Amino acid sequence: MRDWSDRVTTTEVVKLYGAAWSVYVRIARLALEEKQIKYSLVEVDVFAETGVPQERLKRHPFGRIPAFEHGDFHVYETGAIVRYIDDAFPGCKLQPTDPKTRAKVNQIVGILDAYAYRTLVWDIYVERVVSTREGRLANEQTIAAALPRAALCLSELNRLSDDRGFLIGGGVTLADLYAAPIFACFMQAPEAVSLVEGCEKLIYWWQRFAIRDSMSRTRP
Ligand SMILES: N[C@@H](CCC(=O)N[C@@H](CS)C(=O)NCC(=O)O)C(=O)O
Repeated sequence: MRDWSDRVTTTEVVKLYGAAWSVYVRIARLALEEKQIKYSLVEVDVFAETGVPQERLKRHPFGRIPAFEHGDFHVYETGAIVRYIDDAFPGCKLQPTDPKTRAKVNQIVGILDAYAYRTLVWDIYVERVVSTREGRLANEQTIAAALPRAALCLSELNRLSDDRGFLIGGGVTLADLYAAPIFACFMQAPEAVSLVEGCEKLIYWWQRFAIRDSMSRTRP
């Protein structure tokens, strides 16, 4: 039987520092929502013209978001935050215990973090959707250069998914939490239509995951 005596409880204050629009902040929020943990989001202006305030650099010396606080415990880097949330709080388990399944989840997280985020969010979504919204011309070269990498990311995610309701396995995992905020941006770009063609597992996964309560509760 699992010994819960080392478990921190939700009676300590949980705070997430970040901005609601941020993909990485949303990943951490999804973990908190899926585990049904009460928390407050402390808004941080990451692109403030006055630069990164000293007090924020204390929480995150690299000036990024999110940063996380649980009582007197502080941690930054989304990977560390979501794994802490999963390990420290009761509720559904976001990391499978079977070594092979866990490796698959971590592989997908690695792909999303290292390759898909930059390509799908910055090179395609920000260039196509955000630039139009802000009245800027899209950088067509950036978008065109990103398409082959985007296709590779999507075909790999599609291939790796075992299609049992979630990206991996029959329950929500870190793989879904990393993928969903990236997809929420990327799927708004017209380029997404042809890029996801043939990625049936991903398409059905997104249709199901996009309507989860955690997704509506964290909508920017
Ligand atoms: N490796 C960091 C990446 C976090 C990150 O890039 N956050 C973006 C927002 S989505 C940010 O802080 N951008 C501000 C900047 O680049 O100055 C993590 O996993 O937490």
